[in-house]
Amino acid sequence: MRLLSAIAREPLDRPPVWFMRQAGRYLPEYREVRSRHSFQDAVRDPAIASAITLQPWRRFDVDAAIIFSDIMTPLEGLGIDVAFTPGPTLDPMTIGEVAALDSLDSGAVDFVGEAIGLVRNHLPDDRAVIGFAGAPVTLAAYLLEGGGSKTFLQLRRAVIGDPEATSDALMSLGRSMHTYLGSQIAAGADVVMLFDSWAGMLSRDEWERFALPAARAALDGLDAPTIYFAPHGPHLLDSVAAVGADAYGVDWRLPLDEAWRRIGHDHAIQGNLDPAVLLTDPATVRSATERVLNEAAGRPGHIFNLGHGIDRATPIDNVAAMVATVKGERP
Ligand code: 1CP
Repeated sequence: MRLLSAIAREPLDRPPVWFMRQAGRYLPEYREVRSRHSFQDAVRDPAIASAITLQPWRRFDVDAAIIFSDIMTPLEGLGIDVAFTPGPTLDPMTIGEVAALDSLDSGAVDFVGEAIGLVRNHLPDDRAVIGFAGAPVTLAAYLLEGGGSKTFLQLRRAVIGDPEATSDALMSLGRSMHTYLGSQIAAGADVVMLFDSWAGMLSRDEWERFALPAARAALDGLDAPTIYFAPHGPHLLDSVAAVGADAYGVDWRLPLDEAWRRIGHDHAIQGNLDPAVLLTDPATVRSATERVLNEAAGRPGHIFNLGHGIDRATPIDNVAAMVATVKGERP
């Protein structure tokens, strides 16, 4: 499996390529399914979720399929009601309430494992199925705020004003996500990824004290290779390898070679084309993709990806040009 070989830093003729949010609204076939089913219904029905998961592989022949679900989905198994409008919305919780949550009953979200099994059965053996979870800090950011935010002030307030309850809450979410990721591996996920989308909101000291131990609790001892991704976090790169993952995602803010040096060449790296590049034209996409490949310089351990999720206004031809360039196909 090309993705597993890259994570193990084996030499390859080209890096594996997949991209975050590869199943989404920029794809007409995704919009077609979503015109008939709500996001939640699609996620909860293994036949629909697995069909959506496979859409980008069918269209672009990418090297991995990430399961169609959301970081907030397993919270159902903790008794939390989340609506998608389209981002997650819920009744805001206090940090004490988050700390008092039970541990995850992964049986309550076994539709995710069923979808993973269906995807694994459909994909060729050399393509990877990626399972995922939200990292504790990122889940807490949504739980305390009741949804998305530009500042996530409630999380930052909790870290400063309520450090003990915050640690308890994050460690408890970390243990639940460990259970959840383990259930995805048991169901057939070849790799699991932990999305810490809002960890970059914390200072480096706060990240080390709060985010790091909780992310470690989520990943420690899992029976599959792991990827940790904290976008908006160049200030975290020197410390990030303490998470103990096998590979690290990086956003577009630093050149790939500089980010890799700061994380350490003894880890695989995933990234980092700016998704805004995909809003331009195929020629610009090809040269920007070449630039990322040149920064990786053929060093074993590069997984080609975007620096964050694909935008819904992305033209499909630009995505095809990116994938073809990584595969060394000339226009
Ligand atoms: O059809 C729709 O409009 C729903 C939009 C949508 C989709 C397609 C949401 C709501 N979630 C998803 C799927 C999803 N989410 C996937 C699987 C598909 C794939 O990658 O191909 C994954 C891995 C996620 C992970 C996710 N959800 C993250 C982490 C990655 C990141 O972007 O940093 C985050 C932060 C979320 C929260 C979320 N869910 C949905 C939205 C619109 C958001 C962002 C909300 C916000 O912060 O304002």
